[in-house]
Amino acid sequence: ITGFAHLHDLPCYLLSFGEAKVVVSSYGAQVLSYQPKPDQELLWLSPLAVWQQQQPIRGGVPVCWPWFGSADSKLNPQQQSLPNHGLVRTRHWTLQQSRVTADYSELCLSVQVKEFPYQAKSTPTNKAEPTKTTELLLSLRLTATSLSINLSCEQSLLQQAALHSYFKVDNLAQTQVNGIGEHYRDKVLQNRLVTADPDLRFNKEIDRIYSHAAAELALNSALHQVAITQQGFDSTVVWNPGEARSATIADLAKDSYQQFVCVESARLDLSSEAPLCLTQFISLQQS
Ligand code: TA6
Repeated sequence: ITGFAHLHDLPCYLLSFGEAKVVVSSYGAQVLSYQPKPDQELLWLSPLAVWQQQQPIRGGVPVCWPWFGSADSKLNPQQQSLPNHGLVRTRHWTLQQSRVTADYSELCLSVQVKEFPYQAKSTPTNKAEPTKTTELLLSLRLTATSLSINLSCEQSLLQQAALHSYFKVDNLAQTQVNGIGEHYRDKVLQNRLVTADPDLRFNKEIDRIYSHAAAELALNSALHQVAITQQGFDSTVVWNPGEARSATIADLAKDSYQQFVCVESARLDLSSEAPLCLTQFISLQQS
């Protein structure tokens, strides 16, 4: 790491390589800023973000784990009231290591999670296994031209995950995500399966899960063109709340929805308990 600072009282690490800079908060291991060049910000952070315990930060790259959205009944058999997008957006993560080489600088943060709603609970007749601790790692590697964000968990367990990246755009009406695919589940239409144009535009509330998305996507806006490459994912989620839904979200200002789109690399499939290794690569193509 090349620096340490406090942003709204939250400890943050500064990673740099040449002109490129990243800021990551230890709260949530949330990347808050990525500038490949001075004053060229690729991520969006809400001016109304809440900077306090138990509230996730709106913007940057929130880490969703071990479930995405509201927990599926398989992950929440006791039907408890659980936070949206998992447990780790509001945890304090610890710096594991950092280093600088001739080609990149990198850092790794970790968090230990003890409780899982879906781990067996002991009852008088059935003594459950002691609860295991699970370690989750977030590794960032910054080169002169790209940022890679890797989320991993070596343990085999039922887990979903997403890197819920908020990308900064200039003019929503002129913004497109290209090459994503044609088939998606539309969360705005009660999860209906829809087939549409593979070039996605933003003229209404968009909340879509593409389960056969391409690994390489292009985000084109009036501001810049960004390449997004994904590995270890089975779905890509694209979200923009649009005007009406945006007005119901307390930490979004009135016109903020015009300034970002979320393109999220996700592992949502619950048929496997394989270890997790999910990566999103971000690089500026043209500004
Ligand atoms: O990824 C899309 C989504 O799940 C939407 O349905 C929307 O609710 C959004 O994430 C934001 O969730 P949050 O818990 O951060 O308010």
